[in-house]
Amino acid sequence: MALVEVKVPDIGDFDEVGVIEVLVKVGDTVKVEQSLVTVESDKASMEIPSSQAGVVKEIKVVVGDKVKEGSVLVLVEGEGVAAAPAPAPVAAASAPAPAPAAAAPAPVAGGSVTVEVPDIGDFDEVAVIELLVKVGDTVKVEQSLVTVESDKASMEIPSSTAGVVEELLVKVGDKVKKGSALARVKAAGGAAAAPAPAAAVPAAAPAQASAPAPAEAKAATPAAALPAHQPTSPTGQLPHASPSIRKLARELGVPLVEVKGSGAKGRITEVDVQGFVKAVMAGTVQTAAQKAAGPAGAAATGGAFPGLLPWPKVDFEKFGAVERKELSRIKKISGANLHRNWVVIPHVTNHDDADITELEAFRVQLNKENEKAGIKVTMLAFMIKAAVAALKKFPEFNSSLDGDTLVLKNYFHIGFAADTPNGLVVPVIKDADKKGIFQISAEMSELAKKARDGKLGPADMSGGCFSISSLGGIGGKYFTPIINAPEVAIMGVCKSSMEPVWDGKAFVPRLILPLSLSWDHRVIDGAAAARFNVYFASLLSDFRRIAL
Ligand code: CAO
Repeated sequence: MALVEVKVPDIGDFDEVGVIEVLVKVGDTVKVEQSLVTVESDKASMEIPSSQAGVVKEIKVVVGDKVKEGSVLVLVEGEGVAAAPAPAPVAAASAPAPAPAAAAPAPVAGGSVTVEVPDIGDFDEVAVIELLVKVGDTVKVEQSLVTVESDKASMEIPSSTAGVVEELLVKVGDKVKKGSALARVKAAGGAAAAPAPAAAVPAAAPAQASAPAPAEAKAATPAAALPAHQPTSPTGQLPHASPSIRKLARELGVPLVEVKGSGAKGRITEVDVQGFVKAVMAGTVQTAAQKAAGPAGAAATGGAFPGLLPWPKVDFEKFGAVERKELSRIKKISGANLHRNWVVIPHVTNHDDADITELEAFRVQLNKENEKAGIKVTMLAFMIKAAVAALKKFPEFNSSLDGDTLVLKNYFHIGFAADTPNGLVVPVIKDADKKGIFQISAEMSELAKKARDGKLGPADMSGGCFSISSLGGIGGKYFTPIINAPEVAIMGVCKSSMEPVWDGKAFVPRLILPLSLSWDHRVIDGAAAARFNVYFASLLSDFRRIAL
């Protein structure tokens, strides 16, 4: 099959433009008109489409290259046809004037001028995506009034007249074309309409006579005919991004002004938009709207949950005296994480009981024997060992989801929730399988102290496989612990209490520990969770089983 060179078509008055994005890769199948690269001058950004359908065999440009009419962009193995004519789009057809076209003024009575859309090349209609001025603003000649966008380019339309904006005649979303009225501007000093700048209207080019085929027209670069968004000196709040990225952002509801661009000159790329969405979903970034809505974040605005009622706004002072206190740093961070985990993970919680009568007696005895050593053993240390044994027996509890892949871990790092004056933290006992009860108890008490003193470092809190949240020292029966992502399960423990237990002949007093296991239903099934609980409880009931 024939290899076809796809070249830069006539891009109007631009000598050279920089390649700022390559939109395809070798092996991609492209259609006619599919954008191949984005190029940018100081006046416009535009996507250059393929004139040829087929498979991309070689890419001849890299980001940063300068290209001009005739530069080869890619080699495409055509679908059995000879090269289609270069898309030679609008630029060739409308051959714009050398200077940016200013919106044409149409004089009206009383010194006011109606500023209209000038010749925008081969585009029938373009959408207004941003208003750059408001009523009452004083504008200069050439100052941009609105930004318009086609599917291939974005451009700003400047005023032809200096004066005060009296009325805006378009709104965002309106479709405009040559001659559409944009704004009424009261000319400076009450003068009648200023003459259009010399280069206001593109001169008709010879090529205009031969109207391009519709497909060619679409592949146009009308930005060549108008000053588009200027990346180095943006007017208004328009972020620096190509039309396709703007479209993507609009579809995803991403506020582009809040996205940090990683491309050349801070240009926002597709990866930046995706990264922003991921960060918002992960709770590590909040949009300005979420921040404005307060700690309830995305849920408050209904942003992540379309259709949700807005967070109730209550004037609490109306009902009595109140005090406002900013959330602690830990609460803000843990809150965002808990929120994400609760929303993203399909949690199920199984409750069970463990009879710890003998284990508690053993623990008390151990502490008596080791009083002098100064290490106090609590029930939590036994539970950490029991968790290791249960993770070994049920490996999917010691895993994390990576897309559609389950990452099974061959190490056993167990986190434990610690209550601190500033909020909840989860330090991790590393390699708990290799440590005995005393060592675990000593490490736990050291980590708990560090937590209370606010001295835990990231290394103390990372790498966990499974967590235990013990409210045993406080009280309660059962609760629903929230899984500490990317872990897939967490054991919640409440206060043990003496309960009458039927032994087959009589009720006997036994020390019962309430267990609440939350698990990720994407990874774990209910039956496995019930088995995990039964096994975990059996280990605590008879700790000798741990050696089996
Ligand atoms: N049943 C009955 N008593 C229990 C118990 C249980 N399950 N667990 C602990 N206790 C007892 C201990 O034996 C100890 O009693 P003595 O002082 O008489 O010996 C007392 O309660 C206090 O124990 P502790 O809390 O100091 O020790 P621990 O190892 O059980 O827990 C730590 C350590 C850091 C986990 C704990 O202090 C803590 O912060 N717990 C809160 C965790 C939390 O906030 N979870 C909720 C997360 S979800 O929002």
